[in-house]
Amino acid sequence: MTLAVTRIELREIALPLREPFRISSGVVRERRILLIRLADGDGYEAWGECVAGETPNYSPETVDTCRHAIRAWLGPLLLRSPLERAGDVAPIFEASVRGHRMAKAALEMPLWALAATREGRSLAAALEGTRATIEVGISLGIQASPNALAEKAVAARAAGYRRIKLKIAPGMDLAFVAAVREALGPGVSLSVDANAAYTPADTEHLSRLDSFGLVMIEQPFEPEDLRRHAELQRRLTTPLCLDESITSAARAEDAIALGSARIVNIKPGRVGGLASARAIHDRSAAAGVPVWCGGMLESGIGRAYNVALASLPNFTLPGDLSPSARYWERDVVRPEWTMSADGLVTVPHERPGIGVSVDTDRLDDLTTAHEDLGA
Ligand code: OSB
Ligand code: MG
Repeated sequence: MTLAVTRIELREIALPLREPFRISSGVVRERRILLIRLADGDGYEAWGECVAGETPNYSPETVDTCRHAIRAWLGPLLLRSPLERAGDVAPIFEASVRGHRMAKAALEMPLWALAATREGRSLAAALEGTRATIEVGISLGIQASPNALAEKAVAARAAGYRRIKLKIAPGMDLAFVAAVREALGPGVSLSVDANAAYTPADTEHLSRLDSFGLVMIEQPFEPEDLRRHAELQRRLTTPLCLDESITSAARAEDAIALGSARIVNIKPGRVGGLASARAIHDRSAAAGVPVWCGGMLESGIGRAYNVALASLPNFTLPGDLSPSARYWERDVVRPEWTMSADGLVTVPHERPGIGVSVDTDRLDDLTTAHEDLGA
């Protein structure tokens, strides 16, 4: 069976978050989200989502650079490349476009869903995912005070979340983590994420985090710097996890070989798509390194891809896969994503494609820009 995309719809929506989300490098109140709809000549279609943000504070890519990369280079490439399998597109993109991994992923991911839909099976099945449910962790943004953060953490725990991650930044770290650990007690799985806000000069300071029994410290230093992460890891007992640094399977192998990370965060939208994400999963598994699925404040469309990916066997730690209602007044999919009282999300194995339907009336209400590539 060949996959031939004949039309690519680019649609930007504005989706307000219920609460602002603050990380070390910036705050988001409303998501600008670039959505993609792929259609083939046989009447099949699939929706996907680009994970890029509005500003380049997490990665060099943004909504606008991704739109440009898709419109100018990647979209035309996809439209003129008939493929056997969804996995065939990544090498075609790699051969002529360097970088732009979020833009590549925004086309590659829905191609998997299109293929799965054509075959009448779920995206999770197409990826060979096996889990029926996935443990959910929450990522709490930086709050005004340690007490405010501790209150959020206690509420998250009561809601069932299996792991609580705190965003930290210089000056908003030790006292915040201490207040949360004190409020939650020693048994609750707790981690921190710096989004690259520290430098090697902070090594002594970061080593104080060892006393809180964290399951990991995520991305303390700048993404390019694997060696200094390895040096830091040698000074810490807490495992380091890398997020922004892991852009490909080769980078993941390097990080593992150097000792820069003992845990790997995989976001398919960051690493060029699902084939790359699976390769990172497989190589981490071969090295005995656990992985988990990160999030980028996706709408229910992007969330579907994360849930399907996280059904693979080496996703042994809770993922940032909060339910729709945590982010939005109303999501763009039906049914919305939910979490059980004991902190699990169900993989929609029995539904073809991404497993949720896109609420196109809702999309029409939220759309701020719209364009079609192809026939
Ligand atoms: O580092 O994981 C991150 C959101 C935006 C940019 C970076 C990150 C995040 C999150 C959100 O932590 C997690 C989620 O989607 O719930
Ligand atoms: Mg992170």
